[in-house]
Amino acid sequence: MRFFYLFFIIIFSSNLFSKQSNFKFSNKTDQIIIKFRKKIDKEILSKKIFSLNKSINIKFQREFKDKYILKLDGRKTEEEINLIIDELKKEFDIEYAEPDKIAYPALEPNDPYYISYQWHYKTSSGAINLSPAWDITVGSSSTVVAVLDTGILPHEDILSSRILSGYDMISNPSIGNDGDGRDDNPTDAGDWCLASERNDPQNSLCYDNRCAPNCSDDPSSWHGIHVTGTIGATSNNSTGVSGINWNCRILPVRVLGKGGGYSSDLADAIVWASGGSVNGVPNNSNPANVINMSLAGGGSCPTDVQNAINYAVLRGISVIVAAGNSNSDASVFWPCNCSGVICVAAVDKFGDKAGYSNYGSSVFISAPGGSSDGLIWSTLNRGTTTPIPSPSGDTYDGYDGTSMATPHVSGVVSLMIGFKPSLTLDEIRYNLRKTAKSFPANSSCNTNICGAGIIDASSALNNLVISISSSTPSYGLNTGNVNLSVWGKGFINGANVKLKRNGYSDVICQNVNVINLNQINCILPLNGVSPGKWNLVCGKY
Ligand SMILES: [Ca+2]
Ligand SMILES: [Ca+2]
Ligand SMILES: [Ca+2]
Repeated sequence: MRFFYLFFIIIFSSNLFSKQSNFKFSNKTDQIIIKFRKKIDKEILSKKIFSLNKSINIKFQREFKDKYILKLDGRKTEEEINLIIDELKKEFDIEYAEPDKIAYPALEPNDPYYISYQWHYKTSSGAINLSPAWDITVGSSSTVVAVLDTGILPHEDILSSRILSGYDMISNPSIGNDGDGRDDNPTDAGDWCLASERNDPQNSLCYDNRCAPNCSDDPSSWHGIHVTGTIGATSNNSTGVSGINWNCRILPVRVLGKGGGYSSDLADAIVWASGGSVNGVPNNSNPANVINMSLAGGGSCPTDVQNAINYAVLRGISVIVAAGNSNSDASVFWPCNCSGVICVAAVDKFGDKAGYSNYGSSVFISAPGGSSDGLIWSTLNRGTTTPIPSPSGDTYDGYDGTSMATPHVSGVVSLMIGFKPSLTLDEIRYNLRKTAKSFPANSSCNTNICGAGIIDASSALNNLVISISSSTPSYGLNTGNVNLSVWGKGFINGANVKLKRNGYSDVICQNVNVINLNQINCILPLNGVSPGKWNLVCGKY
């Protein structure tokens, strides 16, 4: 039996997910840092590198004692450079050598309200740490986020080209407030209630027993455009607010009007947004990847809503819903208590449960919903009843609620999907749970009542960037098949594992089993493999 050591060198494989058009980091570089233990002949080093890779002519950029910065004549992947370094180590006495990696500035958009008010995207305990995620991706126009809400309005800080046609699914003209039932125009007609309507026990839409008979006028909420702005307001345009996703398209579906909305309309909206057919409504040619429902009602999950959610979930669509604002157990509020949803509770700036937020075992994750310590800033209209046309009606304002927390999760999930379009719903759920921030010490939230943690955009996107951190075994004997486990990040379904070495055929790992985004098991056929140092790489080939 011949002894055979395999050294798996941990390498980030670069050219594997070429569809990531919004991946702004390049892991290519055109410099190598190398330190020799003994002085070397530069001419010999240059020739050696050229002989290993004809496309690499080096220049000595800088030198300090025996440490050199070598300039290549073009950018190479880390994998290419590491293969060369491995070969050089055989010939020269090298203390260390590595690619001279390129860092990029953390992306900070120039929107004035982002700079002054949108703490919820930043780094406080209750915020989502968005800027480092934007360094990985700012989203893809192929991703569709359906916003099932009060509708949409033109706004200077929402690009009309990113708003899909959508639909007004409100059957009851009094609720729709636009003079008709269902129609193909999801413009928000306003959901105001006058004092006289709120004080009138006969008014089924507006009567409010919490303030009657002394209620005042309740202005239109423009709830839909606030939620839409969190997901997709125009970022980095020196205007207004930033949206979480800079490129996704929004599918506005109107389900809430004056006095709320019916579950039957909501169920049809979910099916339609998912690409299914609804009687009397033309099919939706832009099925959603994510459905945002910043709404809640009391009681058990309505059967037609559950059936509609099942339809969406079967198609891999993330259905992201609000826990509700009653400071009660969310298990008695739908759609949070419907199965298959991602239900979102709200935290404040400090990572405490927002006073109003529902809680409990139905909650999947928490996100910033704001409080008097800091509201959630987004796009709005100035109209108190009907909308004032853009641009004179355009404004920005802070709201709080689990309605505001929910689009933070939808926005981050839409970034994840844009970055890795083949992510399954299970992978999305795993990644949210795995990468959520822990609640701060002494927080009024914990994992029993507020889900896995506070959504962390940076960790969620970072965990999708493929890299290997360790493997078992890290060496092997060439006696046959070896059960290999690889740990790292970004292992999605369809990922592969192989050993590479200059001048040898690749050894492809068999029976690949992607356990989750952070672990792959496979069987490495080592029979007949030449002993020596091999590079373990992972990705999609
Ligand atoms: Ca209508
Ligand atoms: Ca309409
Ligand atoms: Ca903006």
